[in-house]
Amino acid sequence: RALANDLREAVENGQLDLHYQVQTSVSTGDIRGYEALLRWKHPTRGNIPPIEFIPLAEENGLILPLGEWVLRTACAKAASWEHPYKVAVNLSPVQFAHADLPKLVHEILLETGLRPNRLELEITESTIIADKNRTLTILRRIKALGVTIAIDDFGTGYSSLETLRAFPFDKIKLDRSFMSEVETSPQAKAIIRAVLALGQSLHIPVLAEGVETHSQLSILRAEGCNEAQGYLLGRPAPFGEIFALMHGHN
Ligand code: G
Ligand code: G
Ligand code: MN
Ligand code: NA
Repeated sequence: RALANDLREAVENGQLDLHYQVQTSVSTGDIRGYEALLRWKHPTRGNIPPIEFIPLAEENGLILPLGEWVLRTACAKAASWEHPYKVAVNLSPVQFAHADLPKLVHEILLETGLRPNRLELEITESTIIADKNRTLTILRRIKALGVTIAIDDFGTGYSSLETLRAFPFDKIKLDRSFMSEVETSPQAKAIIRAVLALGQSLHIPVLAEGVETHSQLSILRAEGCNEAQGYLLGRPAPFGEIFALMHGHN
């Protein structure tokens, strides 16, 4: 059986789930938000990682209902938290190309009662490259709702600097590849420094992804990084676990 067929049923049969990974302030350690990460528990094959099924869903258009489910679920869950943390949701380039995204976002915010400034949408450079003008128009309409936009996996694409000039980002998410080499590669450390300086000059906060050790976090603190995300701060976990931790029921 083709995985694509199974995926079609997965959306209907409740095999999809969202895990949440904490994002914290580097200077205070305070929680700032949670990134929602999609999980698929296949009935026979077990857990299938998003890097395997998201490209598939993008090819056959399933990413549209799937992405809508992710957005609706993440917003509804976040609305139930007693703390006003942000929830960050990843968007596929296909969602920009084929759906009336600003309308969908607006409807879901009204439906779930989540305050717009608590939703952050993460996009990658591939979204921008697909159709620059269209993407810009859509992003402006989404931002007009009060929702914030983060550029994800920053530093791995080809037009990062032009992208920062032309697009109204509220956060830069520095790709985790730089973090994994910060202690061994002077080049990686120099790049992190440069991106932090860029963020400061442009007044865009920077979040470092893939923080796994205390020494990496110390470096980020010394360099003035705003936020951090990674296994050190917390692994992606099911909503129930996050909710219990957050409300002290653990
Ligand atoms: O934990 P991790 O394996 O979740 O995620 C792998 C990749 O899948 C990341 O690049 C992440 O951005 C992407 N991803 C995770 N959840 C979603 C989602 O809901 N929608 C989209 N489009 N991408 C996602
Ligand atoms: O591409 P995006 O940033 O949306 O996806 C985040 C991805 O990074 C997810 O696959 C998530 O599970 C993974 N991730 C989160 N924290 C860490 C970390 O500290 N180390 C590694 N290697 N991966 C991480
Ligand atoms: Mn992301
Ligand atoms: Na990323």
